[in-house]
Amino acid sequence: MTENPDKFREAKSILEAQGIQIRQLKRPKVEVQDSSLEKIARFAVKTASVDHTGLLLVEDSGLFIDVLGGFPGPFSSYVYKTIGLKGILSLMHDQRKRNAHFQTSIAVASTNVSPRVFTGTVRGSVSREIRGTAGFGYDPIFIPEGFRETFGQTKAGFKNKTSHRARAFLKFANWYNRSRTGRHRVRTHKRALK
Ligand code: ITT
Repeated sequence: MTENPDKFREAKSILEAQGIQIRQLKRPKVEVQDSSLEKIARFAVKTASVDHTGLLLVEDSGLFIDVLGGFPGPFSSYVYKTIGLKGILSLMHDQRKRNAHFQTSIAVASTNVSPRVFTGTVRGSVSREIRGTAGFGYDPIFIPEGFRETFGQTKAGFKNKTSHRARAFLKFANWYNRSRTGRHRVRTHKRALK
């Protein structure tokens, strides 16, 4: 369930490697305001799955910067569209402590599967400048722990092995592949409500 083609592309690639196919389902998504990505995703999937027999999947992600008290967190989408990467960097221009993490929470449900959430995080830090053109969103300012380059500078494939999204979707894939007895297809919604 996403309108973000980059998120969908990454999710598709991660899940295909696990033998799971997904596709977008174009239906409105209802989003509550909450500080927890898990709660936001769970609420959206619960609402959407009321009349849907196939397994639905909703993903919500965000960048949480320690020194900013977790901001932008659940507001990552709005902040990206408004102040953008430059705005985040100027908020942090005098900060030496630049620790941050990305989080992805995936909620799945259907009329006969009660909502279940899988979360993945990756720790790292915010770079001092925008670096790289790979990836999307906050990737050009996020340096994963143990590396020097931002996700925006890394080669294709690197992010999908180490990212918050990869971790969350692998948890989902393990559950799905273990519990799959029927051959239900996993569908994602295309968000129509923001
Ligand atoms: P949907 O809600 O329709 O899924 P969105 O882009 O708003 O699309 P999110 O709320 O999950 O999706 O994402 C919040 C923001 O974080 C948004 O600006 C994304 O571009 C960014 N973002 C999400 N995942 C990211 C990732 O893996 N790397 C960098 N930025 C990411």
